[in-house]
Amino acid sequence: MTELNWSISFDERISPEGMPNAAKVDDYANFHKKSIKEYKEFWAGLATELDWFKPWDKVLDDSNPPFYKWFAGGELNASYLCLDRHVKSARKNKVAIIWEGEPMEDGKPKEVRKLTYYDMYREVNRVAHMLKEKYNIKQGDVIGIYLPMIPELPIFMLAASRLGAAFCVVFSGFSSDAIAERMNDAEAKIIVTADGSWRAGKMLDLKSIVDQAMQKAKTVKNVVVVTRTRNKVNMVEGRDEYFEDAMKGVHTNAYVEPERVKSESPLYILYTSGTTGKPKGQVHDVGGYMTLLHATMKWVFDIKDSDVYWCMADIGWVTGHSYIVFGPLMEGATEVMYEGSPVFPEQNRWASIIERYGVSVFYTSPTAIRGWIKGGEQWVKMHDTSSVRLMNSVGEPINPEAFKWLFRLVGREKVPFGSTWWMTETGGIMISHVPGLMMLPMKPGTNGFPIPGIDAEVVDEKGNPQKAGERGFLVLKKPWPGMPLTIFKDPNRFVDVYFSKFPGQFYAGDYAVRDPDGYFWVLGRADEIIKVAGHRLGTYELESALIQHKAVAESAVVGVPDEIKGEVPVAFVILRQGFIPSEQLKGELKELIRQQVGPIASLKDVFFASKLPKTRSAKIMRRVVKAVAMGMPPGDTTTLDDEASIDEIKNAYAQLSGEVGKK
Ligand code: 6R9
Repeated sequence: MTELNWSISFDERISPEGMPNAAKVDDYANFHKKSIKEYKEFWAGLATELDWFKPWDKVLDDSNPPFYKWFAGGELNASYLCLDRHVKSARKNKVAIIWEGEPMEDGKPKEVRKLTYYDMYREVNRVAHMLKEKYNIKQGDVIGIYLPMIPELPIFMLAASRLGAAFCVVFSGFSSDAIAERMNDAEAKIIVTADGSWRAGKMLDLKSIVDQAMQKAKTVKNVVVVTRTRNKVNMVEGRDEYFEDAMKGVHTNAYVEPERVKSESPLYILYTSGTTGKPKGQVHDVGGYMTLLHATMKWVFDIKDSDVYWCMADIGWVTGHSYIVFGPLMEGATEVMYEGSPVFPEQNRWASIIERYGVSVFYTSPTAIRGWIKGGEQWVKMHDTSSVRLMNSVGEPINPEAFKWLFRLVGREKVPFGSTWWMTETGGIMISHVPGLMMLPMKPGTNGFPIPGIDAEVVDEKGNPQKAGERGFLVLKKPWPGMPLTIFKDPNRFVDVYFSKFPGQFYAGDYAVRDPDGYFWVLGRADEIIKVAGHRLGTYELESALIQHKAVAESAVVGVPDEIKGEVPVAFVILRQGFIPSEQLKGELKELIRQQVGPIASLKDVFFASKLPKTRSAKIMRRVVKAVAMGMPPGDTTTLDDEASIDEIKNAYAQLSGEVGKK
């Protein structure tokens, strides 16, 4: 029934007794029902808790669906919400970010920076001033950011938003081609990078990757280089400048008036990849997005002034945008930001961070937990992690074993622990426990219920609600604050991809099931997106990289289960005439993927075939390819979207598995 590699139990419940806000499912269901019936009023109530320069004229402008405008006509500024507001309050000198660099010395982290809200405010103002005066950045512009996990990353994001300019962050594990493609599409004017970054003891030379990208990035005129590793880099005269040099003339007390931006104007563009076509630039707004983050920081993380919050994600992905930068800073939280690998130099690094800073709210991922399980629990037991009072996971379905392990070792079998379902597209958390509001019984592996104001459903092929216990497609039935404004420069695609399968409803692309108690369990993607260690990759990107090799005529990439990373990609390749399969060629293709997409996309295996199974409309039968890759039979039912008959599937399977020698 499921797409999972493990079985789940709808009946295993962990009572919320003793947890704050313990409640019953019915209490929540009633509250939730009301919130979605009056969803506009409901969200408007939350939005009033933000500081607006000008109130909105209309809660929701729905005159042109699915291009919704939340809090239309309202004016605000995200950097003002994250900084100025706190600086005017008792939080002025409260620590905003405790940053820890990866390198260690004498058993201690070599570099720790603590930045207060006032420090952040001053630095963001200075950087905004520099961007404005030196590079003429203003509302309507886009700046590109390719930075590692250092405080300058949120600082540049906030500085851009202070000016009303949008930013586009590219994850520092992506390749030069991926950068160039995104910068060109976003029409970025400048790009900010670093001289290097530390990850698992290795120095990653980001600047030379940007140098390569600059050969193809047409709109980017300047490169700003932040010093991190003191790696010697090549600086192009007139084009590149060190951040320190760019800041030289800026007064220590520079102030830039936060731009009064419209609620419905873009805050950022973040690219996601899918099955077909180039990566999609998801454009997020200011007013709706910030409202959703405010609500979820309260409900899902129950954030308090006394908390030390740590989200382990990388800011290059949406989780970091929402739950390292804008969410926690808007709430005035103290948060930990860590540069490198959570298991460097030893397995206990992450647990030592929890102990040393007394982390109380912890946001992690299934891949990370599975890695720690493999490392052994003695590494966790070396540390006192009892400061943790609430935990969440994100990025992929969580297997019950991983849930139970962390719940026992760090959660002491008594703290709220949930798996928050959401996507780049949704802007923030959509389906989750809400311990800050009401804590329902937990079930290992579930996502819980849609948060208040979110109308989610599991539907069958025709869009009708699916029966309890039956797998279907996950949809969001009403607009929500935080939804994308559009796909950048491609509104038709926005409609096609998300709002055409079930007209008027947002199609998430995930399989899900609701259990008899009404809990949602997201099972995995229904399309060809693969999540490698929680990182979202499109098969299309990998396939178009492979095809650039002179030996490759055609390819199909599928995700196969992996014990730690959840999924990893494998490729099936058809060679051009005159080329023969070899180990060397396999190696070349693997290297090509690392170069073109990035190391996160590393292929686990490459299989050579003479033909790929296709449907009548020439679509690759991915289910068959995947079954072969896994060495499992394709099953004897046709899936919801297969055009092929069972016999055709079986024949295609027999041929392909025979050829690649897997059965
Ligand atoms: C936030 C993020 C989105 C896809 C999504 C789904 C998977 C994320 C999940 C989860 C089950 C969870 N996903 N969280 N599946 N349980 N708690 O990851 O965004 O990178 O856009 O990926 O990730 O498949 O559709 P993004």
